[in-house]
Amino acid sequence: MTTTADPRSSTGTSREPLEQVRRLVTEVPGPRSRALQERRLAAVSRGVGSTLPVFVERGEGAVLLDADGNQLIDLGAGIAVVNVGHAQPRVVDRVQQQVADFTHTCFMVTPYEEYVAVCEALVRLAPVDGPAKAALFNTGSEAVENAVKIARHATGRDAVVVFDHAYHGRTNLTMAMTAKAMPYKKGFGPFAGEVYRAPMSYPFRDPEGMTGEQAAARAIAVIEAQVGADQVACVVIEPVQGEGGFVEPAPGFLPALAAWCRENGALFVADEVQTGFARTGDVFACEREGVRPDLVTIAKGVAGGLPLAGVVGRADAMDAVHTGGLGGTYGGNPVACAAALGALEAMADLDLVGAARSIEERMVPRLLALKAQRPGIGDVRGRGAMLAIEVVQTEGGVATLAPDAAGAAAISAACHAAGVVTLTCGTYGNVLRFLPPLTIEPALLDDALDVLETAVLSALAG
Ligand code: PLZ
Repeated sequence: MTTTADPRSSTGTSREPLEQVRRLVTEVPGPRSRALQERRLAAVSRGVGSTLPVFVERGEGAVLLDADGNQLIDLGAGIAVVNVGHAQPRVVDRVQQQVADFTHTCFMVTPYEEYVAVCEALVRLAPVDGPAKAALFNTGSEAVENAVKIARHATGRDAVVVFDHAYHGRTNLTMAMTAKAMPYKKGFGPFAGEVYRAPMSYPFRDPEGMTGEQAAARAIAVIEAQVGADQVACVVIEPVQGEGGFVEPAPGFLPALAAWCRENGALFVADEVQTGFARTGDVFACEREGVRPDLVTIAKGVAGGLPLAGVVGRADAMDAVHTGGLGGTYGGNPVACAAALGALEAMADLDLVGAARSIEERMVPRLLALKAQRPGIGDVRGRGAMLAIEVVQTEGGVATLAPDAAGAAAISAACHAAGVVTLTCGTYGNVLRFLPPLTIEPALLDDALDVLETAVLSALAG
């Protein structure tokens, strides 16, 4: 319980490592966080929100140290970003070295090896058939935008197909691709055209017994009738949906869609921004069913907390764009690339794929035990270290499909007050999601689960 995240100093200074324990010394948020929140409200746009107004001073492993000296357990990992743990020494060392060497030249002006090395690693890892190539950007939204640009060039077609509950970003094109109006789209239109939405496979809410193949047939019928098979440039899908509620499609859904794309000359684009880099217990979530996308979008977990994103895919599609057609000032920034090389090394050295599977084995039985005690937990789902519970209203002690966003919020608030960072998500806001750093120690995870259990038992009726 009192071990530390990593024996190596991750900072280049002599300060003590952050003990991997939860420890509250004030209420949460404490007085210093509250004072910072006052300053923030005066200077920062109201348009940017925060899940919990606790100001962080330091992070290591799966622990965040706040401005009041509280140590919180991080079950969010900055929304599935620090898969390798906060202040991962391999990331910190490479970043410090790179900052001292050079911070920017712009790859479009004078290139550097780190960008190439990251693309080589992505090409090696991506579950793509045949030769692959990659290009780097800054954010997940940008990666998705560029995947669409590439797909349009490669196919000579316009239409983009996305799904119910999808989340692909906040830029104009990706807002059109994202499903949920509040908070992502409301009042921000008009949105980009040629984006069409098909029904998702959502086992908890679909008719009982609907297979993945049947759900795919339902989606394909909509695409063929409302878009036309020969108009589709790409079908873009999160293999396990993130912001939309950690919706894991029924087995067979993704392979059937990928096969339809192949037969109809459309590109199958896996948005692995949230699911990538060992999060789901595979390097990429598509691998679980052997799906071979044409393009994969990546971001978040690739660089251990620095902003880096990319598209990796079939070389013929990636090369369909004219030279100069893809880019951006900071895309593949050398410091972010150095971080990625450290994070990818950590993913392999620390067997984070195995670690994600161990987290699933440790968490799922406890979540199922809670479900058995509280019918308001309608569903336990997800894979690896991307797990969720969907909170619903009950009728006579039996779960219904009516979302209970207030219940999910109450559980989350109780976790926050006890020093555990939890996030909610879902089209109906009623899903609690768990995304710990994959390096979280078992004892720390158990402590977080104890807190969650207390929160669920008090927030939901038996
Ligand atoms: N695609 C699948 O999960 C980002 C967004 C949080 P950016 N998800 C977290 C918020 O409220 O803004 C995401 C994702 C998937 C694309 C994106 C977009 O990635 O790096 O936030 O642009």
